[in-house]
Amino acid sequence: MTVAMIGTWRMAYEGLTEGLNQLKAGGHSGDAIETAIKMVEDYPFFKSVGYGGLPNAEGLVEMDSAFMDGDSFAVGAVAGIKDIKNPISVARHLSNHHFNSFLVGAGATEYAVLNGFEVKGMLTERAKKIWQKRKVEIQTKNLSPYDGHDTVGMVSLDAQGSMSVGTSTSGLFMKKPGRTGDSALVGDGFYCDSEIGGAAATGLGEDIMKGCLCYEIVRLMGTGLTPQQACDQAVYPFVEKLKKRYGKAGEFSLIALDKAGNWGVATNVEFTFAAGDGEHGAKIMMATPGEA
Ligand code: SD4
Repeated sequence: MTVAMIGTWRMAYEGLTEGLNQLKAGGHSGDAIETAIKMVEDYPFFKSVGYGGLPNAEGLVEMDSAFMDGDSFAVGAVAGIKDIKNPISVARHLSNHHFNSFLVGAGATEYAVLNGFEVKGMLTERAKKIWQKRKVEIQTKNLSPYDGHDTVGMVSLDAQGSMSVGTSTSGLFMKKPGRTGDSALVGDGFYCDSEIGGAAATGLGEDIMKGCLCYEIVRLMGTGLTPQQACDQAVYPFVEKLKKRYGKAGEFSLIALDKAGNWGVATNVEFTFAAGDGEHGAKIMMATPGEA
């Protein structure tokens, strides 16, 4: 049986390559996701995930992360977690619990500390400088504070046919303390069913969650559509609906993988992503905005 993985943005590539290696060696889809996303969280130059992620309006790095096991539907998530090196590992750990599996703010951080997850100051000098510069620009140049945000989201399929999905982000740059987006919300920023496939999102969470887009993509794949058809049908009509009824649509991109290892992407902005399978290895690709 084939193994496969897909991940959002160029930043997914190295982790995804490592995740694919694990899958090829017979590893579990959840382990591949955790390994891959940890690598993205640990790399200091990705400005929107983990260490080096851009801070909120008060200069603090608050992170959101989630994990879902497509066999059991176990979901774990954290939102607004601070000073923890690998939020994805905390989210996955929480997915083992039936109750209290989505923790926010101080409670999420406390849980991580109590359970032995590594504590680390996540604000780098570089991120602090970008924050300070932006603070001035917001006032002097009248710029939107919220320029800068990305999520790493990945879906994986292992040789046993198990699928998993994970997300991790520092969210919207300059967000208000306590703000969370789609990345921690099941069905919005991620969803996975091993009998069908999985999906993950990146982009403006406030808009992605209005369409429950990841659940919708998986649901559509369940009706027999390919991942590409499901992405197209879930995303582009919804972008048009948002424009018509809400007046505007933020930028967002969705990725999907089905249980046979086929993938699809839909985006309303130029979007890089990485994908690969057991035979071909990981590749970085570019998607351009599509239409309804
Ligand atoms: C959020 N979806 O917090 C995340 C951020 C993101 O591209 O992916 N931006 O809304």
